[in-house]
Amino acid sequence: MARRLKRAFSGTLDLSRYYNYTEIEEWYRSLEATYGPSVVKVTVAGKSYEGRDILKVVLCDDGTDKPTVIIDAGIHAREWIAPASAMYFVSQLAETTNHTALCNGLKYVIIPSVNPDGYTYSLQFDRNWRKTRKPVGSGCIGTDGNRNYGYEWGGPGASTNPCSDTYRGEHAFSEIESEIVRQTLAIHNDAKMYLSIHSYGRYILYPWGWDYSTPATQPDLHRVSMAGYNAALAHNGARYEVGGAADVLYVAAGGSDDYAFGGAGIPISVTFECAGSGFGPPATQIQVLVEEHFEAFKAMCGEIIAMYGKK
Ligand code: 0X9
Ligand code: ZN
Repeated sequence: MARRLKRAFSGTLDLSRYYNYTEIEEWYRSLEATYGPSVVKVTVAGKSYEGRDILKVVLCDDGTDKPTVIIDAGIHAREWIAPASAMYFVSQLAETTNHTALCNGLKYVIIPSVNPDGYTYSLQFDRNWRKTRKPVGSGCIGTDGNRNYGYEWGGPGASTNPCSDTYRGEHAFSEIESEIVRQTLAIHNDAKMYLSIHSYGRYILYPWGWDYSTPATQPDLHRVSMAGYNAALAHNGARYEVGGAADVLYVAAGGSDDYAFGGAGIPISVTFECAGSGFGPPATQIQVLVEEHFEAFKAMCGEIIAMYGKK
């Protein structure tokens, strides 16, 4: 008798390779066509510098009153596993019946690829490309999307050099891609959690990133993050490092996480740095990695339901 491989059902998502941006768009739109807008609704949040549609995907919005979680992926072009992890999350909730509590308990607003120009450039020309693609001066191209947000913009860890990989941009939200995230946070101003997916290194980070100080609500941030930590540990023994972004990683001002927390007032804000051995984990590892990330995301969302869901 043939031995069957036991693998998580991942619906229509091909986890054996990285999708290009057109495929990512088509995949999300196909989900809406298959499952309907009360499960997956796709709209265009705005256009990137090079004119690509930046999608906004609303997941599990059945019209009932539920807390909102905002998720983004792909602020940094080369972090390919981030958009893949967002897709796996959506696939698990939309295409399987394994996580009904997550879908019943929360509504999700997802920007599945914040920087499609950079992502495309990274896929096609320069694996290590990080920034956006708008020319910025000194003959250089691109702003670091995660130094461009308007909370303590221009502080430590953000470069004034347009040629640097951590260039902060001309002014806060000078990049249309970060402006679109700002607008999305403004529309969904009652969101309870903001989760920004990056890679790599297995970190679960919370504010502040611009400074070593600790917000008064740090126990809440830490508790939600630890739910993610414990879930990944239970899943496969993976150990994430959890803590304030500046403390754990380095000081860097202008991040989306600090803006979501300090600027938009979202009470829980987390930057999730995926697992993997580098920015380009081989495609053969995608499935194992996204499954690990999913366990952490799921647990953190569960904590949000416990904190803010209907009692
Ligand atoms: O440097 C970053 O933007 C993030 N790390 S990455 O390797 N994905 O580039 C960490 C951001 C942590 N948050 C803040 N510093 N606000
Ligand atoms: Zn990143």
